[in-house]
Amino acid sequence: MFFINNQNTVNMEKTWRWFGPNDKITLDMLRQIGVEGIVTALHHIPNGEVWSLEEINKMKQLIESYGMRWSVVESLPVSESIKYGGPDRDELIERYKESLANLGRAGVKSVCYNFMPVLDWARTDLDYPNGDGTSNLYFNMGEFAYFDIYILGREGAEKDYDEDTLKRVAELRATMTPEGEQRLIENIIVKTQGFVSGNISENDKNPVEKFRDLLKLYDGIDATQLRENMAYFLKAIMPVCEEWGINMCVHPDDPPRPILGLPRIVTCDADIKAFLDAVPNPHNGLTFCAGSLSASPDNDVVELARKYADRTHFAHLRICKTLPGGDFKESTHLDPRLIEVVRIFQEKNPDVPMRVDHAELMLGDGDKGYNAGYSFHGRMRALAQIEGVMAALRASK
Ligand code: DNO
Repeated sequence: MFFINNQNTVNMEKTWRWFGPNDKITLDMLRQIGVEGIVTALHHIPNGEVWSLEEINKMKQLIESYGMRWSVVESLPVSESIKYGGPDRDELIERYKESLANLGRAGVKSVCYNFMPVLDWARTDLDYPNGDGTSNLYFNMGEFAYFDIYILGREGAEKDYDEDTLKRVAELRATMTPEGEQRLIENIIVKTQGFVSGNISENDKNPVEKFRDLLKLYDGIDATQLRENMAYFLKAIMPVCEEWGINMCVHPDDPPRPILGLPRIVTCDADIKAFLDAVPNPHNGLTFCAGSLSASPDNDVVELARKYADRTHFAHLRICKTLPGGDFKESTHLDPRLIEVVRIFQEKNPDVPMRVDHAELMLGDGDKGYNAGYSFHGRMRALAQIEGVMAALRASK
């Protein structure tokens, strides 16, 4: 859908990730800040169950009653068994296809998902001070390795880290407290996972134990096998996508590297090319998350946008700054690379819905109990910044 502003020029659609009626940020608030489209999921339906047409329509009508549309599903979760190739994967794929057909019947046609084993996005710190009273998300490689080696106690984990990281782990070992360990557990596998329909929820009594069991499901699954399983899934669902005009858009892995002994297969140019080539169908596309891709110093995010804008069905506009030792943090939404990414999309694929992501906690956001990375004021400012960028790019044409 093209969005025509009052100067009759075309803009990317301004969307916002909303977590449903329990979200503390309401549709009324979103309407007031100029959001055009909603990105959401049926969070009350457990992973692997069919989304009925009735439930989909209920959500759709609720959103439309506020004058917005349901632009993108984020996510229709892919069950672990489809990812590792369990015995019930065909049954789960059939259910996935039913949900897709029902979305198609309701006219909701962009579906974001990921193919990350066990863990969705990962951060060690959800409240890292920026020095001006605001805070943001941070990934500390030393703390992450500490979690892997000493909290999960994964066999052979040390082998996955370089000497500098192991030195950082040894330093942490000397000063770590039980509270510090608890904080890492919460940040890495609880607070960042449950609300994105992940495997671990806030109510789990022993999240670490549960997490170890989940990791075991991937024993013997390497990147090649995971790629095959992704292609198997995509090939199976493409006929339904064609029939109903559904665009699938996989979210890149965050961070874009193997973690905790798990393979990750949507991390870089070669990976993107591989899954697009494996199933060469225009309905098989990408969520261009500039933030996830920029968390690797090896990725040139502007170049990737240029290359894959036409295979992108959804854009996540945020960007990371990489730091020594494998650390990274969120950068400003006015980072010149992100401005360039917006320019590319405005030129090459202007009807793509976009949302901002992972903005600061600011002006009291921290006390409201919002989901990690999904503040109100921080995201509102980021959206306004991106709107300004779009307006300036238009005006300078
Ligand atoms: C994190 C999000 C991801 C994303 C899923 C899509 O903030 O971008 O959790 O929604 O990976 O399936």
